[in-house]
Amino acid sequence: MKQKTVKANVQNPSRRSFLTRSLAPMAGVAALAPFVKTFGKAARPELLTDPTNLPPTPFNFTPFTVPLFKPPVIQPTALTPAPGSAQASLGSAAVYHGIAPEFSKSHPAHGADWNDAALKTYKVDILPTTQQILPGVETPCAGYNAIWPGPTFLSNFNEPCVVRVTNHGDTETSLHLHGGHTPAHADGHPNFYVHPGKTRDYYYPNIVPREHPGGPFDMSEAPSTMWYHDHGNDFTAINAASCHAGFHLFTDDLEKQLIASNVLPPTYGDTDVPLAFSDRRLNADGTQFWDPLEHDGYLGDLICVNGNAFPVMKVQRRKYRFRFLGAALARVFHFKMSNNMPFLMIGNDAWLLPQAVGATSFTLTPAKRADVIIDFRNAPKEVFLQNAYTQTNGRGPDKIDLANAKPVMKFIVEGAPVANDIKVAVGTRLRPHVPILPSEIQTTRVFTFERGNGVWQVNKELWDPRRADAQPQLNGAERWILQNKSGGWWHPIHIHLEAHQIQKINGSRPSAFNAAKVDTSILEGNTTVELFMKFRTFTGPIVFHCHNLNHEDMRMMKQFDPRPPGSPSPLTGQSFSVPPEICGIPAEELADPHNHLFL
Ligand SMILES: [Cu+2]
Repeated sequence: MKQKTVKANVQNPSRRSFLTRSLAPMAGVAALAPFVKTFGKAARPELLTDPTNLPPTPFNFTPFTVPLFKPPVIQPTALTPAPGSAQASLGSAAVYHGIAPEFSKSHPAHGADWNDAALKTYKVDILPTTQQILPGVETPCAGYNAIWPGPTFLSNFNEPCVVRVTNHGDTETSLHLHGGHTPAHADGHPNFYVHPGKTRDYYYPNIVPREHPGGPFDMSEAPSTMWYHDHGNDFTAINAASCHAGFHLFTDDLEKQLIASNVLPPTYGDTDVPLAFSDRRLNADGTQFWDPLEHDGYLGDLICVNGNAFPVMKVQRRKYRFRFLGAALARVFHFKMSNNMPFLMIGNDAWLLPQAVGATSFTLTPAKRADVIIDFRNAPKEVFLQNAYTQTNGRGPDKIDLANAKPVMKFIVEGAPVANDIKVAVGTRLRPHVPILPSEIQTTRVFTFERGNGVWQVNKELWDPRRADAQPQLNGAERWILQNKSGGWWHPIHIHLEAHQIQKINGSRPSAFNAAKVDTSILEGNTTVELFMKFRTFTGPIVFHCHNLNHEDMRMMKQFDPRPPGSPSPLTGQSFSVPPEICGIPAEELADPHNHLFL
């Protein structure tokens, strides 16, 4: 089954060519013509030992020689035409998709405390480019502003921004701000595309839910580590493989106070470092190996951190804040340090924990973030970050093997211990947590994730953008029970709009690390997660789905549509009737049969 080899250049998988290529005769193993490029005295690293039966990346190289890449901060820029102007509104030619109604000051999300004067505007171009995943090997991809990870956004609470995305590639895309409290128009709904050659404005109010409608902002919900990535229906996995991912960090007064009091380091300063983990597999010509019939989950044999395989980072003898991001399509990591020194966990997904907790190792699935302090004060001169999970296919990891963990990144520790280091330690109080109470719960819903008739399903249904699978009461709270009945398969389930609070995992209280806020719950094989969640500020449609991207593209997704009492969802199940000002796609494009947006 796995002997096929497809030399697909993931840069160019247009919708119209996609099915053609996926059904074309497979190139076979002959595609891997002998082509081994060596670099100096490099030898094939033992760490590439890959338990899959996929063709290995056919390059020799010396690991831990490429410095860790830290994406640059994106700078605001004036946009012409201005967002929301007549030339950049719904149906305009210049900015085809226009701006959301939530942009309007009259929207109920925006009270008198809304700081609309702080609007920042950014421009992001999805550009075909190449990336040196391995040094000297040019691999075609299409990154945000032609880099991988894309440029880092630094946002402050209550400073709204517009991100203008122009798609210079030839796959449909949709930009999702993962962890953001974002209106449906700008949430990256999988069917609200930015078609090739088109431009769309995404409006992020950068607010948090209010404690109650019309009330003050609930600052316990302020995020720290968000990220942005593609969410285009059918193309999320291949666009992710084509390097569509970046960080969006968010800071509010509480976090600024933690920084001012030297508990945490300055946001995105020298000791606040993002680490996006993914995996890739190359063909002999440098293109990425891509099997369009791979529905279990993509696995590469090169572990990449911020776009480079097996990088190295020089650090001082002090504490660093690392924003770990599971940016792989399907690989699950279990991290430890080679000398077994501990981690200090300060945040789970987008949110700081109520207080810091210690850990000697931790698991990171696709979409998860872990906000982690590593203290190099007493570290040896060289120390490695290691992955202890073995994984032979995309269905899920096999086992944690701490004794044989493989290095993925090297740290070179320099100098004497630094004075006046940051003070965060086990037990340090960070962001207060406001639990959702059982008395607030209005409805219980059960969602079962399983495989049926050879495809990925939720409650025995496939993804259908025309159907509201749940209609929570706007500003209400619900109990959701997520069941994984697909045996050993893992499904990291991401719910958009706002944080959810895990109550039980297989009937037991979660660990301190998992007991506050998350946006992605890990459903290990045969696992049930019970969670509480509120549905505040914005109506839908808003999606939730498996973040194994191959599963997501194969329809393991549903959507909810929070509505006020007595207000029916326009998603009837009969036709796609989301108003154009919400979906942002003009009627003439919806009518174009070539787009097949909602079939
Ligand atoms: Cu899944």
